[in-house]
Amino acid sequence: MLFNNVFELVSSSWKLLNKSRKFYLISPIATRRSLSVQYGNSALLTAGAKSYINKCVSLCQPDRIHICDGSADESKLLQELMLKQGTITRLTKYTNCWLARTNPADVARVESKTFICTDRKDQAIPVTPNATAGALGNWISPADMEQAVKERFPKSMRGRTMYVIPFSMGPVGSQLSKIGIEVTDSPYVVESMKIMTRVGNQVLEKLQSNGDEFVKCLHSVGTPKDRKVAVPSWPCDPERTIILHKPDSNEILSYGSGYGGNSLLGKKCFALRIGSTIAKREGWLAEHMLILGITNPKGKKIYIAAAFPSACGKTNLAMMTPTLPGYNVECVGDDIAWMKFDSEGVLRAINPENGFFGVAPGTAMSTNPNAMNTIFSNTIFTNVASTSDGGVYWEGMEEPNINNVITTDWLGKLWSKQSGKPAAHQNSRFCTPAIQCPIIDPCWEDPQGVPISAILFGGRRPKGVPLVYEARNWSHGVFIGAAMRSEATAAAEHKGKVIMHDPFAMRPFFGYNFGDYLKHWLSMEKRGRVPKVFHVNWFRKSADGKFLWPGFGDNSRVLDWIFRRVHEEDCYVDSPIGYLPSEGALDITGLQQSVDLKELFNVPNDFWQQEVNEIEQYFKTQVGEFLPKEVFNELTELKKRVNKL
Ligand code: O2Y
Ligand code: MN
Repeated sequence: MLFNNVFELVSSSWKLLNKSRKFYLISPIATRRSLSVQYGNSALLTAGAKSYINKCVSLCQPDRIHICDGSADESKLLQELMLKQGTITRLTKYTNCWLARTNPADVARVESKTFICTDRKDQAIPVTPNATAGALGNWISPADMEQAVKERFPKSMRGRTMYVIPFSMGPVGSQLSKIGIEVTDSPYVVESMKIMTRVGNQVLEKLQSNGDEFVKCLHSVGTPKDRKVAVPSWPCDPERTIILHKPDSNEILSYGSGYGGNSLLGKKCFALRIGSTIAKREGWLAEHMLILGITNPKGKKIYIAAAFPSACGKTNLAMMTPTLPGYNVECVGDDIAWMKFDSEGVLRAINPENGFFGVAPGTAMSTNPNAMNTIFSNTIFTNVASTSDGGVYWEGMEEPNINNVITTDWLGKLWSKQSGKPAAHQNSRFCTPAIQCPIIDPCWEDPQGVPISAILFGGRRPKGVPLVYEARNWSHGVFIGAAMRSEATAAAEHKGKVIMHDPFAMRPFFGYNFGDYLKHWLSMEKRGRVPKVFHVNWFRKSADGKFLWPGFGDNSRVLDWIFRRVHEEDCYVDSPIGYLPSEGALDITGLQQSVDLKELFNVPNDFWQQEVNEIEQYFKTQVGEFLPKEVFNELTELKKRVNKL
């Protein structure tokens, strides 16, 4: 048990006194300060849930407890509260839409303050003589984690309400789903979790029958040491922000930030970091992947999962409107896939989430009409600009009336295009229910999951990497995932245009040693029929810096080739890096711009020799002895083929 010394103060049983509609929780701490359960039905709590809440209470010492039921009435209550506190404003142009402005120091995930806690360092990350700190995650020892918790969480909820959010990742009751309980002092987190996950009494009921097994998620926005809260409507403690994961006990503790991936603990912390460790133990995969269904003109449908690093257009691809006639794309999820072989050996995937937490800038009718048609009801916007007619604005939005309204930027200052500054923060977001997506897949909540026929890896590669190529086999596919690189994302601290390694698009999200992760991926071949693997790159540029490929809906042309390869059509040629579309196999009929296919599919000798060297160096320095020999062999084979170019 974690933090015994803190928790042993607490009696393991609760005495609940029902006083009119109120329950009073009496514990050694609570005898000093009576603690009311001001909302929710504590009778539904399991013994495990009670015990966990009790520990959080004694550690954080909130004034009140609110057990979330997931209802609309509850949302109304919290919206009113957040309006009063100034955390949100109502966006009157739309239905049930809200704008939150954060403390400007709390605007994104913070990778450098995100840790995996294991007994040994090499259980969390590959330990090598020259590893770059943080390259494949950060490790913290149990003692240091305990210290970090002791320095931050005690009394962190004094004067505040502790919200208890029972949530399901995946449809409630699916064999592929998992339950979590997030305890937080942020009503914004509650309302966002109610969009991003399935929250409420049905989850507590499920918990009664699933052996009381849940991921423990404790979150506090915290208070700075000097107690000076810079932005009272958005309390946080950026200096001491820390996000801790303990895979051994399925625990997450997050302090100091109210933002996105740091605070909506179902997402990156649970569904990816803790999720990947559970998946390893149980023999399945928790991945940073969108899931889409694509139907061809003959009415045949397949599902594809695709991993791209943050801010590479996953949401756009997941909701794509194909330009290729007769094709139809439907969205299962835009960020995370949990995939497991069924008893027939078919790899089945669910989207564990219930909403989209998408990047606003760049989202427009021209780039993603389906997202635009999703987000203007029941949505929480964060750090976008607002307009005097009760609307929102961000860069790239194509708002025709933007000159007729007064615009306020994400910092709350009057804004005009002439200011030269962005109106919305580059990592501003919409948090919106997936069910509202006009092309949500009819099977998106199928408890069995959808069958996956192809896995795509990709990234922003301005040079050298063709539009699409296919892996020769599974271990080659695993190598391609391991060797993924992309221009750096804007979501984290890494800014500027560097081509960063981002294996499997999981670099910030591995819950355990990347070398063991690779072994786990390789082992999937023994468990069932593995899908074909492809690498795509929509972002190759010509010598004069222009994109060679139009992207967006025209990516359906690439999906068409992948579709045909899944059905074993002989439409490929061999190349040193994998299989490329054969001459004429990529359908470019009706393309609105001319494309230089030769340049788009060129595999330059010098580029690939450098690439192979770079990958070798990366594996050597960052993965070292943990690299599986199969992956090393794939590198060696690629090297040989490239050197023959
Ligand atoms: O910066 C954040 O907290 C959000 S990060 C995020 C949000 C939605 C989907 N993906 C990501 C990501 O960083 O991959
Ligand atoms: Mn993501």
